[in-house]
Amino acid sequence: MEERYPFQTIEPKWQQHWEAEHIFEVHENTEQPKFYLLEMLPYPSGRIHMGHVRNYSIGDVLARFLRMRGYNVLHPMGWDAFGLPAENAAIENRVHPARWTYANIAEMKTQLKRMGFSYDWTREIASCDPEYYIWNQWMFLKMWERGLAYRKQSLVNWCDSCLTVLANEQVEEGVCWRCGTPVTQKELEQWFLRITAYADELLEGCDRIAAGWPERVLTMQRNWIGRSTGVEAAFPVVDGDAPIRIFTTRQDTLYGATFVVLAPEHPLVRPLIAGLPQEGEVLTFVEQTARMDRIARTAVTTEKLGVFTGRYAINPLTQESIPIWVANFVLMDYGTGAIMAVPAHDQRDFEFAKKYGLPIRVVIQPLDRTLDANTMTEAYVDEGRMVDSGAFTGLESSEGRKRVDDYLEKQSLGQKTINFRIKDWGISRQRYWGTPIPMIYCSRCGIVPVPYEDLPVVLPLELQFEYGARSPLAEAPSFYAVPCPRCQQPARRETDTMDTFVDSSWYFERYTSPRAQDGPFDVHAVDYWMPVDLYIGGIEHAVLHLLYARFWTKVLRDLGLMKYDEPFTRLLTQGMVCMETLWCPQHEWRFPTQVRNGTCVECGRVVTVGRMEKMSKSKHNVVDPDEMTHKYGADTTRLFILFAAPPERDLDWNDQGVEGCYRFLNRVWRMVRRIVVRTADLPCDPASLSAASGAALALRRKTHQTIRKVTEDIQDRLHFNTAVAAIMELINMLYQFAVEEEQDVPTQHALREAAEATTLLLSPFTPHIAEELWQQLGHDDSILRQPWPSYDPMLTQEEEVTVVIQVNGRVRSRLMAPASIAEDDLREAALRHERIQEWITGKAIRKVIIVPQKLVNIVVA
Ligand code: ANZ
Ligand code: ZN
Repeated sequence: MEERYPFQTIEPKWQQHWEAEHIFEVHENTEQPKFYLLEMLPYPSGRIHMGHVRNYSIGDVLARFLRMRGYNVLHPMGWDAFGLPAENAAIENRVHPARWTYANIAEMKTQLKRMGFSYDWTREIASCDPEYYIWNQWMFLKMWERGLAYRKQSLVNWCDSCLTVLANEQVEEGVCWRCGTPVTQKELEQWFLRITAYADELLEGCDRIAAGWPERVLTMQRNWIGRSTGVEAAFPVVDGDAPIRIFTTRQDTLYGATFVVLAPEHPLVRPLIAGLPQEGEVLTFVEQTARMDRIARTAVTTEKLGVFTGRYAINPLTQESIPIWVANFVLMDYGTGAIMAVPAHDQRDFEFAKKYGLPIRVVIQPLDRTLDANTMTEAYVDEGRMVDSGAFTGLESSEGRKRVDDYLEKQSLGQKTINFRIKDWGISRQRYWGTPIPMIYCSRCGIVPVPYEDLPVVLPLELQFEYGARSPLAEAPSFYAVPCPRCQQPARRETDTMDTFVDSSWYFERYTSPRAQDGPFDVHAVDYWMPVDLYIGGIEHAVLHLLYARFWTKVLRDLGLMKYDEPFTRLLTQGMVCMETLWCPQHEWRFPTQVRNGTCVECGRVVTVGRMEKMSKSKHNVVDPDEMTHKYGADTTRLFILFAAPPERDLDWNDQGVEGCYRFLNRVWRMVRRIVVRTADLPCDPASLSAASGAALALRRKTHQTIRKVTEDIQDRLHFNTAVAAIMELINMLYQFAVEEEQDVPTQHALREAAEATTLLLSPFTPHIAEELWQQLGHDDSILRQPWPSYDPMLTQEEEVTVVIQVNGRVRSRLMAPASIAEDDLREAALRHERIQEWITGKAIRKVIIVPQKLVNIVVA
């Protein structure tokens, strides 16, 4: 049996060493360039999963690499500790959310330490600590003072049988996650943050951060903000007082508007139908639609439904009377809550018109064909030339829009408007485990903020949790019954808590000075560390978290707390960790251990091997990080994750790959130790390195080329997989070396150089084994304090060789080519060679014979 490297003792040994030496603790230091490297903070669910391990391994490679490159690296970790699962656990297992959360944090912290991640744990934060959430409350009050926090009626999900408000995550396909009752919408007064005040700046900011952010994320943010320019036009109502205002971005289609549609919630609906025969039917429709989930209502696939109101409006350009309808696909909270419908050029309007037999009129013709309203099977939604449009006929869409705008404005029939899809951020949650909103309602004084000196409003811990009940805060007079801070009369404290996205909107600033007591953070520390230079996390946060954090930054900037506009200079969204799924027709999803020889161990049925899918408990395709560290160690687990795929791509887990990485580390271990033994008595004489020739020189070249490749792959491309592959090649080359034989001094130096370089290059990936080998190579100081190896450009240059070119066996020319040139490239180069042209032009090439590094013989007819 070959010697296996003892990760079981090495890994804890070095973890303890790093901790005892406070090696990852950092301070502001203006002598060094700073680098703030951040991974999205986890929710303390109880156990870390492979997605976490991947996220943090990617970050850790960079943190370690950058430290060796001379940066002062801030690399913190903390807990997004408020949220629903803690409350569910409280209800189901009778354990208090706080106890559950802190126990999970302790457990997960141990797991993270076992992975050897290089965090500065002195900066750890948990958002459920009053010392953290006091600043959520403080910032909320600041926003309130500036009119950025306000209260309004808004809809929440409501379960009629559990009598409780449901979070969006608790609504599964329109029904309550616990009892299956269809979820309805209920109006409640709630708190909002005015993110729309920053909509334009958030949009423009997308261009400014474009260099460091994935295009895909920026596109999602831009769409979410959804700025569109159009016109608001008034359609007078026949026999009515108030006109209907519609918003459109397609003014060029105005002549094709054959009906008007109001959102069911539109305030004009009731007055319009009052006393008409249609009244009952319309009201029933309005009721039914109000109950539908908003998202479902607008999905492309949802059937478009509506009712005629019995009333008519006038198309301001054609002067025609057109019917007014109410329909599910028009939303009250976008534009004006009313549209002009142009069935020929809008797909939803088209489907609706077909269903209810409403007229379809073509007013835009494409340039390459002619549409006929009678035979169209779908709307023509692209631009084209305006037809049947009065004075505007013949104009191209874009020009037409401008002219129609001008006309409408001149006639006072409309005005240009910009609409945003983004809505203000509703932060009220009717939940217990979150930051209490620091407001008090007094029957005399109205809404009164909790005075700053009374912060924090602390979550009381001694409450009972019961399912179906309201949040225990709303049932606890000890919490809500308070005197009004202004008049001292009995008043009621707000019992809603804040959306947990508030907690994660500024935690990265808190990390810069986590124990600050006079403010949310120390402004000098923020000045030094912020912005975050690289932020790493999952694509699932592409919109909300990242947008809220950007918004929050701009608000804090306007409060004078910081000088930058954008919190994250560069963003890396890592791919998912996937694994095969196994399906038994009898027992459904199976674990790999429940399958033998392709059949289910319980029923013997053939198991179907499914696609690679994101690891998830429900599909039984998860690998537990602890199991991996137990069996192979943290270094192997990290190495596999970094080697198996570049960071942005999905990673397919496979056991052979892990096994392969483990074998590789064992090879490294044995090789470096052999070199240690061989070169134990080597006199310190680095100058003799330059005397290396032959195989030793080739090894030196390989070593320096590897240093260069690994450096560039990490630094420029973040492609850790190819960096690891290069180190593997170097090790392979070392194995081709007769290390055991007597070697001359320059060769021994070349071996030692290779061993030290390998160890240093591996240290960001597999830090424990690297530390251990570094020590065995005779160094006293931690490998973490070593500078990153540099390469000699002379040695990384490709060796060049002279290749002879023959035509029909006679030497006609020569060319210089890199020694490693591929055969195809060499053939190309020879055929294109200037001096060869005269021998081969106009002749048929029969054959090209290649002797690598030496000769190309072109055989012509
Ligand atoms: C007439 C029209 C003709 C439209 C046509 C489109 C194509 P964006 O670009 O996303 O801003 N709309 C306006 N308010 C709406 C609401 N509250 N609920 C549902 N739909 C609404 O979309 C603007 C377009 O969305 C508007 O332009 C309007 O339909 C529709 F050939 O007006 B359009
Ligand atoms: Zn009062």
